[in-house]
This record gives sequence, C-alpha cells and structure tokens, in this order.
Amino acid sequence: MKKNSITTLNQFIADQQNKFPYVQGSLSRLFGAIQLSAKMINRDVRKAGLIDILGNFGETNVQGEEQKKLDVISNDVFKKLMDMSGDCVCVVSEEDQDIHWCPDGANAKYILAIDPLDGSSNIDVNASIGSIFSIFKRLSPDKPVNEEDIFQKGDRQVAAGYVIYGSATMFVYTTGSGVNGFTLDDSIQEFCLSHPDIKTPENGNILSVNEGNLNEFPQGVIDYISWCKEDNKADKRPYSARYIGSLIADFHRNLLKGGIYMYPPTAKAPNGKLRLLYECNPMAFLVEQAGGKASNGQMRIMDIQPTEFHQRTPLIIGSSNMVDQVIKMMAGEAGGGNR
Ligand code: P6P
Repeated sequence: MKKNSITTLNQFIADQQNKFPYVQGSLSRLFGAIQLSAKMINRDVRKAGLIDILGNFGETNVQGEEQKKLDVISNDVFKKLMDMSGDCVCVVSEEDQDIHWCPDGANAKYILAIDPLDGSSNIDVNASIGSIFSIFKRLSPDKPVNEEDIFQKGDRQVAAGYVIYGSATMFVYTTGSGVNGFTLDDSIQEFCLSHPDIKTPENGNILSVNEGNLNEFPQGVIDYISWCKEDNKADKRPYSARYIGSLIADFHRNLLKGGIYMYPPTAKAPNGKLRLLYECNPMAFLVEQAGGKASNGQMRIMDIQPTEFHQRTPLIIGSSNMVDQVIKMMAGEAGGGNR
C-alpha cells in the first residue's frame, strides 16, 4: 500500500471486480448495503448512551438470550437495507426464529446470514462489539430458494466478514482471495484500506477462553489450558489470558497478533455456545484465508453440514499450530494418550 494513498472499500471492491469476475455487480452492490448497515449501526453504537438505546429491549430472542435494544435496532437495519438492495433473497439472523424473506428478492442471487450485533453483554459497558456476516450464492437461479440453499457447508461461502465497533470501527472481509481490513474515517464516512492482506501468525501466545467453565470442558481442553500455563520460555509459555466476552474483539486481536479462541462444549452448552451459520462459518472462512485454522475439535468448521438455522458448534479458532496442539491433546484424550 503506497504511503498516504487512500483506497476506499468501494474502490477496493471495484478493483476486485476487475480481477475476479465472480465478484459481480450484484455482490458488490450487496457489499454496499452491508457497508451502509455498518455505518448506521456504528452511528447508533457511538451515541447509544445519549439517546436511551442502551439496556434491554424487554424480550428474549430465539436463543433464549435477553435482547438488548441495540440488538433489535441492528437487526432491523440489516434487514431493511437488504430489502432495499434487491440483491438479497433472504436473511438468516441470530435475532430471528425464522428466515426473513426480502420482499423484492425472489430473483436475487445471494443469501445472507448475520449476527447483527455480537457481544451484546458488552454493549452497556462500552467494550468492543461487532456485526458478523456470511454470504452464500443460491444453488439454482431457476428454483425457489429452500433449506438446501441455506444449509450449504461453510466451504461454499462466497464472502464473509465482520465490522468491529472498537476504539476504531473496522470492516474486515474476504471473498476467498485473502483478508483485507478497512478503517472508518469518520470525517468522510468512508472505510479506507488500513490492513491489506492480513495474515495471522502460525504461532501465538494469547489464550482466549472462559475459564469459569473449566471444570466442564473435555479433558483434552483442560490439559491444553494447563499446558499453556507451564513455564517454557522456548515457546513463550505461559501464554497471556485475554477474554473480552465478545467473539469479534477476541478474534480480531488474535488474528492480528496470533492466538487462539476456544468455546468448547460445556454442561450448559453441550454443542458449544456459538452458532455455525452466522458466527463460526464466517470466522472460519476469514481465519483460513489469513492462514489460520478453525475446528470443532473433531473436524474443520467449514466441513460441517448444517441442519438447523441456529445450530451451535464448539469452536477452536486461530493460529494454525495452536489449533493443531489442542486437537492433538483432545485426540490424546480420545485415545487415552498421555495427559
Ligand atoms: P460467555 C457473546 O454473547 C458471545 O456469543 C461471543 O461473542 C462471546 O465470545 C461469548 O458469547 C461469550 O460467552 O459464556 O463466555 O459469556
């Protein structure tokens, strides 16, 4: 990236369109709608404390989680802009039980899965939160979209990304040709290329997991966490513990610095807490494009065959060698290997 040059997200996508024919007009238009959603949500997040949109909405979502006012606002923004784009057939959202069908989207090409505002527990305490999206292409332009189109494996995503509303607002995405990060310049309201071609270190020394659930984790995960705390200067152990309680914030830091995030099975969440379609698949696409790995402990996240809109999966994601180490120790557990 030339010093002092400015490449906006729109310019970057237009350039990608020239290089990669699959980034056709309608996909780049859909990105425009996602980008505008992000700017509107960013505006609301930044002033939430001043216009009484912090706190609980007063209902629970399909996950049985207390909805925050900003959860509902963000969800409505995404759906309204997808409706207006005309490039989206339907939206699967963490906040809705069923599919949202875009009224004028019957002939559109793309399906969107979203977590409109991840990390809700952090909204009222001003910690980083974010929006996560995953885009699939409908299987056939001639047949009405059905569950087969929705339940495509993560490997078939055409694009995925997130917007992190942190100390800066960043838009990070991939269409399968690497990962690029754009920082919102508030003065011109443009996302500008700031992190070209992100690659995540194959090793890291940051461990992100909620150790409050330690006693409920599989033995191999418990062994790995103990291993991370051993004194071994050669590979920079003990690792640092960093867990914000917001997947996007923990993932983004580990993506740039190296590290591992885990949400293993627990007694309360035997299939893990995070959702496959709109949290794990998009993050898995991003991390693999950046050179990292994403597994459920037994298999690659993007090989999992979805069967339900809101199905959960355990998630082990981050630096490739760290993910490999966890899987090896879990396998050791399966094979009764050394602790
Ligand atoms: P716990 C937020 O609700 C979320 O889905 C992720 O963003 C976050 O990493 C995780 O749940 C936190 O869950 O059980 O550790 O509070």
